[in-house]
Amino acid sequence: MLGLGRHHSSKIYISLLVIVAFLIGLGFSFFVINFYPSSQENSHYKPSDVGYMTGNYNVLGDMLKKYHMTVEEYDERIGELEKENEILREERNLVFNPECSFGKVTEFSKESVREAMDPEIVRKLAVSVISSGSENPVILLHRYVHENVKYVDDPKGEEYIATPCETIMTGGGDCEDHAILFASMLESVGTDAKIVWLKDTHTLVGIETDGDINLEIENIQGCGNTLWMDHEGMKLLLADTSFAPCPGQIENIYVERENGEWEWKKGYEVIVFDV
Ligand SMILES: [Ca+2]
Repeated sequence: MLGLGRHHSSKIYISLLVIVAFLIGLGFSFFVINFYPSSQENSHYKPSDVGYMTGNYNVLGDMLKKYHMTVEEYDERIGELEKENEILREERNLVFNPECSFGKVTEFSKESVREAMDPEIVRKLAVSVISSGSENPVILLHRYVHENVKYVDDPKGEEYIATPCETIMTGGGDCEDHAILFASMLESVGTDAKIVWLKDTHTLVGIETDGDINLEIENIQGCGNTLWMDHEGMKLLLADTSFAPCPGQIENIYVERENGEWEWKKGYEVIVFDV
């Protein structure tokens, strides 16, 4: 009776030991999964996120918002990626450039747009974008701005004119912010750009470029015939990065088209100015 009891209690003792060992193992796994640095990283960044960061050039502001990262966390994470992605590096340099100035609430005018223009600060980024592809530089820069800057309205009742590096950093802006960024990038690589203002309605860019670009644009899916504007003896290729994936495409609400010809819709006062 006594012997049986002893045997029985040692069985309980072994069972308890197994349970305790199991619990310790469980606790350790939990610790590794949640607190070990590399696992922690995995819990924040899934492989698909890394693909997202490398596949799309991305905009820093977008990343900070999407991943709720601090600048230090971003720095650490981006270290390896930026070696592989020249554009990402240039975006980052641009955003952390102490010379990056910011826009302000003001009247829309030739002066306020000229003041916001900054070809110098976006030159490296423009060069990186152009170096990344084989197409015409105007097409590459247009696509870059279109894909990386979302259309976001100004504050209600105000005209906010953003600088090019601010627009890159925030990843958003309205039509004149798009135009200022795109025109700054074009000017930074020696292509003359003009601001084409449909007074109180919309802002476009007019580009002095070679007509050969038409053939390339027509071969891009989703892009058709291009619109060119006569201006002081020049032909300007019209561009709206806030709307279209390639230059020369303008929304029908602004123009009338007939038999390959086009004109501005009645009522628009169109003002072209150098920047
Ligand atoms: Ca604006």
